[in-house]
Amino acid sequence: MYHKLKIWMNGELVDWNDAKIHVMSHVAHYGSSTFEGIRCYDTAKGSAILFLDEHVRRLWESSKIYRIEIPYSEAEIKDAIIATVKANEHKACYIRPLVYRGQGALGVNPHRASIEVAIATWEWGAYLGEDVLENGVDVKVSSWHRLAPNTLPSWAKAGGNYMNSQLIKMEAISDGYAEGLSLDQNGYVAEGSGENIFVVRHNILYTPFAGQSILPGFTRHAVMDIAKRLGYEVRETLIPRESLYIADEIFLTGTAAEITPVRSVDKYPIGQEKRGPVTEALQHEYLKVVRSGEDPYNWLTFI
Ligand code: PPE
Repeated sequence: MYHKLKIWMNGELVDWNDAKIHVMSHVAHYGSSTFEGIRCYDTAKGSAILFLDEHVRRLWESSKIYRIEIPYSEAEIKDAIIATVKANEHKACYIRPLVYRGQGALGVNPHRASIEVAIATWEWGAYLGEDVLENGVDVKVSSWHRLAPNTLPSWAKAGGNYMNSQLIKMEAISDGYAEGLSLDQNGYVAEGSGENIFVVRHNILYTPFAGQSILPGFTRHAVMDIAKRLGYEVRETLIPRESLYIADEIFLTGTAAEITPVRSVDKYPIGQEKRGPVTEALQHEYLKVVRSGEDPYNWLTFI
């Protein structure tokens, strides 16, 4: 399947099987890459990319934090993303722009390494399994904490940061859960291995604040906008672990996961052990935009 797709690499569309890097690329040894995860939806008004400008901006910001200078403009990369989606004839897809340090530097100091850019696309369904948008997922609190402040920068969506996500994810999977939730260095809830988290209690939404070892996601932001429009109060605050166990509802947000309900945490049942009414209202509004193409929030770029 994938071998029929094209990947944009440093300005050219190449075959999937030819999109290779050298083993002595800096990124292979030290995780020196930044990337994005973007979705293109098949709306009733045609294919549209969700939060295109925001994702490309964050790719630049993640790169700036790691002192990576991207040898293209943001406009060039947006055009390249659209060209790749079109070349692969997707109606809906996941888009993965990747910036990485290539050859030229042996050793930690990356400054002599080339900066390479690639954009891959593929069709990706439900991130945490089928039916989960309705039935929810079982998650556990990870024994691994999230990146502590001033160690790896959680605001940068960077390759190396995801070694921590992998530890969280692998532990969860091997223990029989769909996802792991990480706590910050002080023991407060941070996020999932690849999603932000919201807790609902007495019709109020709680989510960790942006400085709390999380990647402040665009889906998180979208949910806050929808919640306010629907009249829910949203509080960005510290979330103690025990508040998870007595929550009315919990859900995870991310480009890949969209809005995924959580039905249990550490085997404690959450609410009715399926999608709750607040989650459903928010999910409905989010999916309405990406399915209908009606875009009162100005989220979509039609291609
Ligand atoms: N936290 C983390 C750690 C994270 O990786 C993501 C996205 C989010 C929060 C939510 O951000 P946003 O997509 O802007 O709402 N995770 C991406 C990568 C997943 C992967 O397996 O790779 C994604 O959802 O595309």
